[in-house]
Amino acid sequence: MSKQKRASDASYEASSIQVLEGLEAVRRRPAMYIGSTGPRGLHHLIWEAVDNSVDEAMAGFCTRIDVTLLPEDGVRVRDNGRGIPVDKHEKTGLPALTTVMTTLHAGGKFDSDAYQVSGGLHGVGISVVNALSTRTVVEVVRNGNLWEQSFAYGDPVAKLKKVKPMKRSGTQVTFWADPDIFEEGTEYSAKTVVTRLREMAFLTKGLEIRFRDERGDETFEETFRYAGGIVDFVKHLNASREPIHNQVAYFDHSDGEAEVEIALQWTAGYTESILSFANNINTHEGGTHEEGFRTALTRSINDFARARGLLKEKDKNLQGEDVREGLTAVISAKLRQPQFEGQTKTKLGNTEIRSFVQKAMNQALPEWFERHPGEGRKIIEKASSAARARDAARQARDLTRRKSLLESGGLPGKLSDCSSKDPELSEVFIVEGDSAGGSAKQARNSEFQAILPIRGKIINVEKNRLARVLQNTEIQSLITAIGTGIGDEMDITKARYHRIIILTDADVDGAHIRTLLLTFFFRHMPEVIEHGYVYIAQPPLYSAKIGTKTTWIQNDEELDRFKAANTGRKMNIQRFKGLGEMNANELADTTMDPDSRTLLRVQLEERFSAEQTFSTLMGTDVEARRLFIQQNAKDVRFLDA
Ligand code: 0RA
Repeated sequence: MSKQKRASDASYEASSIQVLEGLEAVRRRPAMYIGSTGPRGLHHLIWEAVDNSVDEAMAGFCTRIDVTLLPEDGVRVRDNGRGIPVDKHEKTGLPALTTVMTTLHAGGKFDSDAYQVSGGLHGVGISVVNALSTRTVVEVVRNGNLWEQSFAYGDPVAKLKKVKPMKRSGTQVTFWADPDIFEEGTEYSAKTVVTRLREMAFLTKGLEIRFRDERGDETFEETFRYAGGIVDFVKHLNASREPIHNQVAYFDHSDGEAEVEIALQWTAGYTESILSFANNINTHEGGTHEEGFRTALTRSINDFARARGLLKEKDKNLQGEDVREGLTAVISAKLRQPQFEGQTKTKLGNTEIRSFVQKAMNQALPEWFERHPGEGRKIIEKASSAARARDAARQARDLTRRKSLLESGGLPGKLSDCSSKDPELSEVFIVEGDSAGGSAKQARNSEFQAILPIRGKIINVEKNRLARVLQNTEIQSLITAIGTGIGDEMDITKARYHRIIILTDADVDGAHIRTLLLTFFFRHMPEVIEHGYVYIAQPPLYSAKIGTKTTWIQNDEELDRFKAANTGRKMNIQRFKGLGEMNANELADTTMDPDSRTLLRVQLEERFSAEQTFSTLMGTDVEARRLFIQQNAKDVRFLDA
């Protein structure tokens, strides 16, 4: 497996042929073992090493783990567990430590009594870290002695040696990732490491994890230890939110085969943040443990609501989405043989876990409600109001749909439509204000340009439930004019225009309206943005008057050029204020005519850097999941108007 073939060291030969082949495969196809050779794979090495120590903690033998980023891109992971055994391993004839470090899948404990993190998604064992490092040093304190062995590219560089007598016990693994494997570099992200270590500490109640970054001039240090475990995790997630009850609900259940812990707290907000883990691995794609959780949650809450008369006989049951509105929850399952499925292997597949979690919840949640009736009442009220809002939203949506059928041609009265019926050729200008709408109407080419004037500020969709949003007449006109419908019912092929152009004044109010419109599209018609249908018109930034002649100037460079070309002449330069200042010809030339205008296309930034998706999704990052509306930098000019 090493770069330089080992010829001399006879003691390793016979017993470890299979071992050699094993680790050779890791170096040949590293991505198969750690997912990638990019930054994500690189960080995987740390998770792999830390997982082994966390296993030791979960087995009850380790209380503290130290993770240090060293200069020269080394990583040191130290724990105060029992220490990797150093006695002879039966099958290999080598010390157990040597076997663990050089044999694939021999990373964990040799017994299978404990739930292991290693053995899960990461679980390829510490030997993989060894194989992909230029150098690895393992130090073990056990049975009153310090032991040490070093490796290069996975090969022992010397036999395990007893260094000196030493008290206590523990394991320390220090490794330097091989830059030949990790082509994008071997520099770790402190943020990524900190986030994952914090998560690990939340998930392993009471375990102390210390992080040190010794790479810079100043050492950075942070310690994580949560006596409350996932209860503290939920509190952390809700730190910037507004809980509607003080006590975080907590349940756990185990039966020897599996174990589950659940923590819940509802907030005044509308978003649902459910984080689930299986053997400490974030199951981003959910799976059976989450399914069991959801089913039991909906049922228990309905039962409680009916038992307390909070839901009357005539009332319909609360739906899943109602009871989860504003909910922050962490579900942590531990099981012996986790099966990970899905695109990113982050969906738990074990079917027995569904009913396991469901039963545990059905037992514990009603008990919790009994003990906390006041909290229970608040939660039911919240869910009921979500249910009413859902009803109202459906009604409003039906109304919009009916309206669109009844009105002339199904279109809003304010819309001046174009004559073309070919969406690919058609564009609609969403124009702020009736007067600007009038100029735009004069300036347009009615063959393919439609005008939809919007009056005043449109409703902020971030701060209002869908029902309210849909009552807003401006929003109704928008939806009917565009023709796609919204939300789940949206159909992009029904878009009546392939260019939806926002045309607002170049001032703060205009910028605000533009943001509100973009937020609406982003939240309720994301596909029009994804398909590149949404544009921002660029009205001029200045007007320059020389004598009676007005010149419209698009940007600062143009202004400089204009000034240079007209030096010595008396000119009156003004920041352009509103669309109303231009006559129809000017508006056409500067802003609307495809031959002379410039448009900015609105684009979405990538959801998440790949690395983050995999390992650091938590805390406020849940919020960061939202897409980011990214506009051209030029656009910043609107802010200082
Ligand atoms: C195998 C057996 C035992 C402990 C370990 C491995 C072990 C591995 C690592 C890796 C990092 N830290 C670790 N700590 C322990 C149990 C041996 C016993 O029964 O004492």
